[in-house]
Amino acid sequence: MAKVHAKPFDYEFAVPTTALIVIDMQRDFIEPGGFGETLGNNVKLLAAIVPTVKRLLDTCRKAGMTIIHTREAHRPDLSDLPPAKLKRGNPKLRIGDPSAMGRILIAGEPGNDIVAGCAPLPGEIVIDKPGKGAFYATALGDILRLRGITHLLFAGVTTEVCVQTTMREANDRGYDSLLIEDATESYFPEFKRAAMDMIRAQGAIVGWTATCDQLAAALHK
Ligand code: C5J
Repeated sequence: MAKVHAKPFDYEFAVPTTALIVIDMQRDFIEPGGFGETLGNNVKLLAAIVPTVKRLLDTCRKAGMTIIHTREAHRPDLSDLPPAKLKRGNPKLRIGDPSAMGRILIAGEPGNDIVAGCAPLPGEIVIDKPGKGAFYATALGDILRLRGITHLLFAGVTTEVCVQTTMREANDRGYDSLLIEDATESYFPEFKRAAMDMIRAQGAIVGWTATCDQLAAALHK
């Protein structure tokens, strides 16, 4: 068993029954001209964590852990896009519109790719998800069950939207989850702080948090 010096108390896990889930490290959220920027956000904040997410991936790869990447992605015919999600907000470009990186948030388009620094390696699992949570309308639950996974490490963007939604879905399904503090980011730093506080409040009501270095120390990597 590995023990991470986490908050609000130590987090224990075994590598064979643990998966790292990296949420939505996509060009559409992280690079100029994508969905994130069309919503009026400063994408530089998110780009800053790419080296740490890469270090986390390398640490977990060296340990032999199951690695899962997610992408927020819709079908080209938009048949999995609820009208409420399409209409929400006042973006310059909506989901499915053409942009400098192809159609916004559409599977297979250049902007929907994971950024080069965090690219999946052959054999790693990539899940396309139409919602904010990675369990909704995907095979994630079945994939974890087939591998006997009981513990989940989380990274990616954005902390209070897709990361926190997926951690809450995982919590209700009985997983013990650890969020890597410096490998997640929000367009709103105060929302990141609040999301981390909410996750670990009341004795880890949703899960634990720790830094990438604290995880590496627990794995001796
Ligand atoms: C958002 C995400 N923020 N991946 N998606 O719309 O958090």
